[in-house]
Amino acid sequence: MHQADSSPIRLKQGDALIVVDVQKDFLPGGALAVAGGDKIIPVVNAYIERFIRSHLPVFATRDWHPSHHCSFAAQSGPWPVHCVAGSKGAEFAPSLLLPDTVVLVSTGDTAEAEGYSAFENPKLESRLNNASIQRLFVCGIATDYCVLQTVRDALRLDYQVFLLHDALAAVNIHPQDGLEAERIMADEGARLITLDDLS
Ligand code: VGL
Ligand code: ZN
Repeated sequence: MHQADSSPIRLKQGDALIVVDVQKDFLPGGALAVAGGDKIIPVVNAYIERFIRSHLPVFATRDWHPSHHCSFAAQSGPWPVHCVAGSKGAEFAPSLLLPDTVVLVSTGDTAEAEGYSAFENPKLESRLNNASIQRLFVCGIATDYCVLQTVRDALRLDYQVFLLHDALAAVNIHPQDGLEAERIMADEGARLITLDDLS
C-alpha cells in the first residue's frame, strides 16, 4: 500500500532554497495583491535561516517587467501593471530577510516573454549547475503561476523538488487554482513538506 514519506529531511550539500517573487506588488495593497502573501513571510524567513545556518545557497527570483510587458492589460494580457523593473512595487517585501549572499534571478524582463518560470532566465540553471545542486526547496508567490511553472521546469530538468507548503500563496482567479497547482506539482513528483519536516 502506498504510504507518504514522513521521514525527517536533513538539509545537505546539493540543496538550495528558491524564494519566488516575494515582492511588494504581490502583497496586500500591491498592484497584483495575493491574499495571504504577507502571512508567508515569517515562514519564508525561517526557511532562509535554516539554509544559511547549513551554509546552503538561497536564490530569490523577482518578477521584473518592462513597462509595456505582454502580460499587462494594455497589451491585452491578463494582469494589471505590476513589478515594473526598478519600481517600488517590484522591491522585495521589506520584512523578507534575504542574506547578502542571495543569488538574484529576474524573470519576465523582456516585453514578449511571460517569464512565469524562473528557468526562463539561464542564470538560474547555470548557478545551480555550478553549485552541483540536486534538490530544490521552493516557496513563495504565486503557487498557481510562477511557483507552478518553476517547479514543473525543475522536475523536467530532473531536480528533486520539495514544495514548501506552509510558505506558498496563490492568486486563485478561480478559487481552487492554488490547490489544483499543488496537485499538479505533486503528481509530477514534487514532495509537499512543511517546516517541521526538516530535521
Ligand atoms: C506572477 C502573475 C503575474 C507570479 C507574476 O509571480 O506568480 N503571477 N506575474
Ligand atoms: Zn508578472
